[in-house]
Amino acid sequence: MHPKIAISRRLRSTPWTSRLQQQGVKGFTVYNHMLLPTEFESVEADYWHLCEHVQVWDVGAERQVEIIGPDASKLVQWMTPRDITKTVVGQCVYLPLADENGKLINDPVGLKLDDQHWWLSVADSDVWLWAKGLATGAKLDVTICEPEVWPLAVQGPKAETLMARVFGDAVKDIRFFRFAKLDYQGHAFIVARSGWSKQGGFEVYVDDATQGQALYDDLFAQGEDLNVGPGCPNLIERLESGLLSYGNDMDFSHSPLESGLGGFLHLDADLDSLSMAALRRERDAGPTKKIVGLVVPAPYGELPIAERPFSSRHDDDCNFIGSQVWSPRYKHQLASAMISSDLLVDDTITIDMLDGSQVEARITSIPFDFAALDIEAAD
Ligand code: THG
Repeated sequence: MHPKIAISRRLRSTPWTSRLQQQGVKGFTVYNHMLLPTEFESVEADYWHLCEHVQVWDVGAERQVEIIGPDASKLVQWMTPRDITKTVVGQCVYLPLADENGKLINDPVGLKLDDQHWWLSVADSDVWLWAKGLATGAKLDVTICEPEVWPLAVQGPKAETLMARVFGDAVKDIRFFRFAKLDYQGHAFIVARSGWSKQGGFEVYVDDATQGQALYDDLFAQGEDLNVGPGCPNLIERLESGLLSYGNDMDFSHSPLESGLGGFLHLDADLDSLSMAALRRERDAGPTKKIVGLVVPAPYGELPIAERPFSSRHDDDCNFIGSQVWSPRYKHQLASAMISSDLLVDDTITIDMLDGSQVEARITSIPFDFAALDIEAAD
């Protein structure tokens, strides 16, 4: 018997949880105290389907932290070392959030809904508590809540065709990381061109459970000939694509610089941001750790790597292996790892395997550059 995960008020379901069960969901994880599906047919079958067709994902666990008021932008800027002064209404922006020590609090997608109205679509940590604490302490003029909004993602190469059938051709005009309010059966939904895959697609921010259920059913009805299927963020696809998962690849003990997110920051700008001083110091001294990709070729690749397995040439070279998966396309085991900055790309590092053996993993960049690695796709 499989162990059961008990669904309660603390471990929240979404408007689509019962539908997922009817559709044969095989696994859930817990994300923001909510159910997030991880697997339908199998992670590998789901992967090929996502890369070839279109999937509808219940990502209701990506909660919104709503910040409204005259000081809304001030608070968002205080939380992120990325410059948001030029972000316009209708824009999505990837926002590493960092604390006064320059450590990551979360890495949400921010949506600027209006000049005094933001949503932070958060990864798995309680950002609304952090935001309320900051706002209360600094006596900012904002109200903060977690509204009843559940993102629904439509991802895959046929996503635009399906979305155009359901929402009309207006979806085609939405640029990457922009959103528009589109009508569906008399209800205006926020629709963004975004999502946690590199296969292309959209996210609908569903703010009405009943309408969201009708929308879900309609996406499946209208997508039948497109081979639409239920899906979820896919471990293989997102690791191949270099999309980082807060809590897995990096967490509150790492800075955005160590996490490879430096390119999103504006450390030389004159911004009133909590983490600015600490991050400038870290940049000037040079971060001691860095996130990298690891590749292990077959025949060792398909062996499971132990959970916290790192043994390397120097004991303190490595912090941990974050995510890992066998890539059926590139025929290598892929992993993310947080390692000492002293190690170089193309060095190798020794990894302990679950069975007690050891393998040499090649250190590389993340996102992976398979062409530079001379690893060919087997598709
Ligand atoms: N969509 C929404 N909310 C989310 C996620 C999402 N919340 C949790 C989690 N995902 C947040 N983390 C990320 C990480 C990466 C991206 C989005 C959310 C992403 N990155 C692109 C990239 O790296 O190429 C684009 C970044 C950019 O150009 O600004 O899409 O997926 N609603």
